[in-house]
Amino acid sequence: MNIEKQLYAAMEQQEFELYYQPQVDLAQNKITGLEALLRWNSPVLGYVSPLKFIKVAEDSHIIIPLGAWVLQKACDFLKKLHGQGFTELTMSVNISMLQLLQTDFNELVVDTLQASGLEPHYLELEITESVLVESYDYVSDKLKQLRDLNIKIALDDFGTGYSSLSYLTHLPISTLKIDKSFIDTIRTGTNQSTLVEEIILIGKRMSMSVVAEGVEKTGQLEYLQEQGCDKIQGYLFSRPLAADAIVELLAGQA
Ligand code: G
Ligand code: G
Ligand code: MN
Ligand code: NA
Repeated sequence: MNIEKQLYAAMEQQEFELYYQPQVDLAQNKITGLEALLRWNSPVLGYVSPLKFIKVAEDSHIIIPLGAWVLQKACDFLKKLHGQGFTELTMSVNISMLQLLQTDFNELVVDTLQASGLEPHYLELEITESVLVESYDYVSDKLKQLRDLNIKIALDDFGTGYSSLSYLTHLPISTLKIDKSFIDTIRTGTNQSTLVEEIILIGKRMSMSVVAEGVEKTGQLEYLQEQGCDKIQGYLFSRPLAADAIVELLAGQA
């Protein structure tokens, strides 16, 4: 079987699972959000990284049903957490360009929210800059409709694409996620992370929430705190965890 057929089979056999990585609000010093991250544990191939299979899933369009499954699963889990008393948590879900370009994508999101009973403002869709470059007008209209429904949009991997700043000012983006490659340049005691500083300032100026990704070191955390970054996500605080482990972690900080 090629990997494409294996992906279909994997969907049927329910081999996919969602993990969740906490986003920590630095002002409140607590988990305020989760990012859903897809995992494929194949009995044949073992653990397969999304870095490998997302591209295949996109090329074969399996990402459409798979992405719909992710969205539903993530919304259902968040609704369940709200019911357990973690009432203000948000959920961020990665959305492929191909999903966003489906004519019925916004309806799918609305239907999914309705099915889960989740209020729209708790859901954040993470998109990358590439989607903006390729179909700006179409996408920006769709994002505006989503914003009007109170759904949040995050720009993922910010800084790695080629989006000009003018994109940002005209789009209803509520969150900037600074790519890990920039966070990696933070070295305490030196002055080499001016780009991170600039990105945080840009985000603030546009009233966006700024999330630093891939934070692994205390020095990075301290620097981000000093610069007024809003949230961090990274191994320093927690790796992506299975649903059970997330519930335990949340219960521990309550
Ligand atoms: O979790 P991990 O670092 O292994 O993810 C690797 C890549 O796969 C990241 O770029 C992440 O955005 C992407 N990814 C993870 N889960 C999903 C998903 O549900 N949908 C899409 N489109 N991408 C995902
Ligand atoms: O492209 P996206 O930002 O959605 O991908 C996020 C990916 O980064 C997740 O798959 C997650 O596993 C990974 N990740 C999250 N935190 C860290 C970190 O601190 N270090 C490293 N190396 N990877 C991380
Ligand atoms: Mn992401
Ligand atoms: Na990212």
